[in-house]
Amino acid sequence: MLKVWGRRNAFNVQKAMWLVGELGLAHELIDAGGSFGGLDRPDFLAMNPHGRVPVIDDDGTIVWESHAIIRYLSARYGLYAAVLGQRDQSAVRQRRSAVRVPTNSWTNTFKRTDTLRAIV
Ligand SMILES: N[C@@H](CCC(=O)N[C@@H](CS)C(=O)NCC(=O)O)C(=O)O
Repeated sequence: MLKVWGRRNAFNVQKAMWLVGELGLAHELIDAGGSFGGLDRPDFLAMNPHGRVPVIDDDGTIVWESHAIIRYLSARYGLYAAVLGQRDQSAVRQRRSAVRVPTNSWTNTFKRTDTLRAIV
């Protein structure tokens, strides 16, 4: 299951959680940062050497930086969730291997998604 480290009152975490909610992804939110602390723990720093939230672990894929997380989740789950018009994660996951996470700019993520959506 998707794990998200962060605190609900942090705006960078809220960006990631907004998309997690929009995509209907099952997830576990692990309180971290602010009064929860934990960002200087070695196991947390091993995931994000910057010691900041949000961080996600998607079945072993660790991503930090809120915009990188949004790009990752959009590329992996957003396109097919939108195209299929449903929130069946198993169907989304079965197809995610066909989706490459774009390596160029944030803007191109959406250009590419729009193009693919038009094709499909
Ligand atoms: N550029 C990073 C900034 C991350 C960041 O500064 N997160 C803040 C919360 S919004 C943080 O971890 N603050 C320390 C804390 O919560 O203890 C991102 O977009 O994820």
